[in-house]
Amino acid sequence: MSVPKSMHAIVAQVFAGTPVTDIHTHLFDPAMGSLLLWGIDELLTYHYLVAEVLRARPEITYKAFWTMPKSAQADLIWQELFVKRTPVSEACRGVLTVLQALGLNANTERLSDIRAYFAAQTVHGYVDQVFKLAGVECVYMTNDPLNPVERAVWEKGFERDPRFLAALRLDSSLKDWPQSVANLKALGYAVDTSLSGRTLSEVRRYLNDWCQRIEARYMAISLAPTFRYPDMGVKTFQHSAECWNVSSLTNLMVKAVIPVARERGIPVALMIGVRKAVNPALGDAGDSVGLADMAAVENLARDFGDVTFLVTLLARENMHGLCVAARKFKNIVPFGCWWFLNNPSLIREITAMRMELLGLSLIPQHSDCRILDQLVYKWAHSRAVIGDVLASKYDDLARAGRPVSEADIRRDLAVLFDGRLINQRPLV
Ligand code: HDL
Ligand code: ZN
Repeated sequence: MSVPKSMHAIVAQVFAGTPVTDIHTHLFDPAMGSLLLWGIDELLTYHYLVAEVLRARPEITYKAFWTMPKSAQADLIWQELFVKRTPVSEACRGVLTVLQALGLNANTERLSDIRAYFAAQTVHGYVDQVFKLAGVECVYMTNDPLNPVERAVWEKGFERDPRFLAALRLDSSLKDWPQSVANLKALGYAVDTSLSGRTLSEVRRYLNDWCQRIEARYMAISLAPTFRYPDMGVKTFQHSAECWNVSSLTNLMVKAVIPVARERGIPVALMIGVRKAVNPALGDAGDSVGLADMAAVENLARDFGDVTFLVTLLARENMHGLCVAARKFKNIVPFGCWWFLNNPSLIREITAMRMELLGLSLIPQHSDCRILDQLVYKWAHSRAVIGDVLASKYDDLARAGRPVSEADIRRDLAVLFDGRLINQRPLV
C-alpha cells in the first residue's frame, strides 16, 4: 500500500507546476538589447557578491576592484567565494542553483567551460529556457525614462515580449527633487524647482506620457526611512537634506503621482527604508537599511482609499507593522521579501506572519532580479520556503477539521502569485 504524500510534498508538486507573476525585477525585454543582463559573468558580479568578495579580501581596494574588467571580477569572485571558501551565502547558493538547473558542473576551479556554455546561447532562446526552468509567467520591469540608454530604446520603439510588463520608476524624476528639474526640462516638461506654476501639471504630463508609452501597470518609488506623510514641520528640519526634500516629495506624491494613478487606475508601489550610498565606494552594493515610518503608509492609505498601494519595506522590524497596517487599510497590499529580507530564514518568518495576519491577501514574493538567470534560483529558493509555510498552515487546518484539497491549493497559489492584486480597485 502506497504511503500518502505529505501535505508538504503535495504543495511542492502543485507549486512547481504553478507559473508565477514576478511583480518587481530589474530585467528588461530581450528586445531592449544590452539592458538585459545574463550569463555567468553577470551572475558572479551581482552587487550582492561584490560586497561579499570584498569582505573575503578586504586588502583589495575599491578602486582596484572597480578597475578590473568584468571577467576578472567574476574570476576573483569565483575563486574567493566558491573555490577557496564554501559558498554558504544565499547569493552564492543562488549561482549554484542556476548552474545545477542548467546541468553545468559547478565543481570546477575555472570558469572556461561554464563561459563556453553561455557563449553558445542566444538571448531569446535563453529567455525561454530561464522562464521555463524558473516557472515564471511574466515579470515586471523597472523602467526609468530618465535613463538615457533606456529612453533611447523606447523612443526608437521595439516589438514587446508580452512576458515583460512595465512599471514606471519615479526615483530619478521625483525622489530627489529638485535634482531632476534639468532632466525633465530637457525632455520638454516646463517644470520649476519651486513646484510653482505649471510644474505639478507638467510632472503629471510626464507621468502620463510615459505610463502611456511603456504601458505601465503601476508606478513605483523607493523612499528613505525619513519619508513622512504628511510632513510634520519639515521646515524645522535643518539637519538632513533628505528631510528638507520631504516637503517637495510629499507635494509631488499627493499632487502628481496619486492623481495620475487614480486617472489611470493603476497602483503606486512604495518601497521604503533604503538609506542610499552609505558606502558610496561599493556602488549598487552601497545602500543600507533603515526603519520606515508606518504612520506615513497608513496616512496615505487613509487619505487615498481608492488607490492601491503596493508596499514593500526593507527593515525586518517593519514587517509586523506592515501586516497590521494592511489589516487596517484594504488598499495596502504588502509585497515581497525585499533585498536584505530575501533570505530563507526571513522569508519563512515574514510569510508565516503575513498569512497568520492577512490570510492570502498579499503578494508573498518578488525576485528583484537584476540578471535574467537569477529567476531560476530566486524562485526555486522562494517556492521551497513559501510552499513549506503554506503546507504547515494547511496541516494546521486539517487538524482543525478543515482538510485542504489539491484544487484548494491551486486556487490559493493563483491568488498569491498570479499578480491579480495589482489590478484590484478598492472603493472607499
Ligand atoms: O530600489 C530597488 O528596486 C532595489 O531593489 C535595488 O535595486 C537594490 O539594489 C537591489 O538590487 N535589491 O535587490
Ligand atoms: Zn529592486
